[in-house]
Amino acid sequence: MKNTDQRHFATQAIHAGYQPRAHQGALTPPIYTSSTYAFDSVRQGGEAFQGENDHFIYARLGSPSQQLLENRLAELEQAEAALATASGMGAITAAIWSLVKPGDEIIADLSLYGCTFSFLAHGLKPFGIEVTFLNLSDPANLARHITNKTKLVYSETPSNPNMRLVDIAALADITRAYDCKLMIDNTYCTPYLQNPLTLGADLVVHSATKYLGGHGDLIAGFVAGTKPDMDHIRMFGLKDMTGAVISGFDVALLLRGIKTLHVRMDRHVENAHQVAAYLEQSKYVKNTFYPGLQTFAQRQLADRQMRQAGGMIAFELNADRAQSAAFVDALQMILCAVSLGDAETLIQHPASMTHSTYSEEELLAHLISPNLIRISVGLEHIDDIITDLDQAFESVFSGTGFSNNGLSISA
Ligand code: 4LM
Repeated sequence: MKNTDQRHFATQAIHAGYQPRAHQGALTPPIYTSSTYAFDSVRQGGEAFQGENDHFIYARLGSPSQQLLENRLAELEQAEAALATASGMGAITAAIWSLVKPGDEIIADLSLYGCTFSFLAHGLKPFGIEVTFLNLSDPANLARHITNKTKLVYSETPSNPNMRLVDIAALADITRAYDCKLMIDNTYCTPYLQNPLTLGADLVVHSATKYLGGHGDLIAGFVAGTKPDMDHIRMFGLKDMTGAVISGFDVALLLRGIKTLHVRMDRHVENAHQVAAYLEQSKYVKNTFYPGLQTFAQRQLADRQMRQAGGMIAFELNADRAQSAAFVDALQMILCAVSLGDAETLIQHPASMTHSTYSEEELLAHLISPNLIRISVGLEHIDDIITDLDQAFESVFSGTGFSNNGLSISA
């Protein structure tokens, strides 16, 4: 995999956009904490506000730290430009506020991170923006529904929490015929495993809090796409609508995390393959959803679109909701926590936690099983991860018999 300037991903993750020689040899980029930037004259300041020079103005509009991060992220996503934000939700909301107006329609996939769903389903509604949720795993559903009113098509792939994929190239073939942008949340894959823009998407959005940061010590996000789109989102969605600007300190943590993304991701994937294989053969598990399994319903699409299957797995037990919760509670090393992509293996129950923004009826209608468990496979030794899963299964289910009345909703 090569990037736009023909260097490999691993090299760009470490070097892109930064020359120590230009910073007194400092290997690690300086952190700019300044909130404001001084001008030589009113004239120079005025020109900066008109976009007639490149002078920094005020940190809500950008800083040298943010600019370095954005250049590196754009390189990794093979985008013309990127815009870093204070959180993934900051990136999603800044971009969407900038792209739609009252009377427009957004078409979104059924299964989305809980707060993204809440923003689309409840946040935008009072502002006269129509949001229609469709199963975009079948592109024909989009082709049937899209009209000139549709200005944005939005999806995750794989989706949080149930691992459904959408065919990015097939969706782009449909949106291209309209004045409509395709925006893909690439958080689960990271730019190392999938590049939606090269498959035809117009915008890609990330929670950088996850694999990109990789150490559970920051909240950040970014959006990437064309330079005109990024300029517009920066000067409207970020500057005026959300103010969700990233701090210089978080830029530094994120740049540090990104340097090892490819190494960490390879191990996340290696461990996840083994955990998925273990879960699939377990008598306590009814369904395992992982793009790397031969039994994964969209395996061909995964092979075509993703470089590797990723570090996230969803599964359903042969058990009801209370027994599923008891299993999570019985884990000793694996932590019950939301978020993902950290060194620690994290497990959670979406219906109670990340996706509690969906009502019980909405969970069913949006193909999210109330019994689903989500695991973010970490970087611990694989034997210790599986030993912990094993002891939790045995302590909760062995000898007690286990019921088979769990709900199962397959993608
Ligand atoms: C979680 N997720 O799932 P910030 N897009 C996707 C996400 O998973 C998330 C965001 C955006 C979880 C957080 C608690 C696919 C977040 C939002 O949290 O605003 O950086 O990203 O556990």
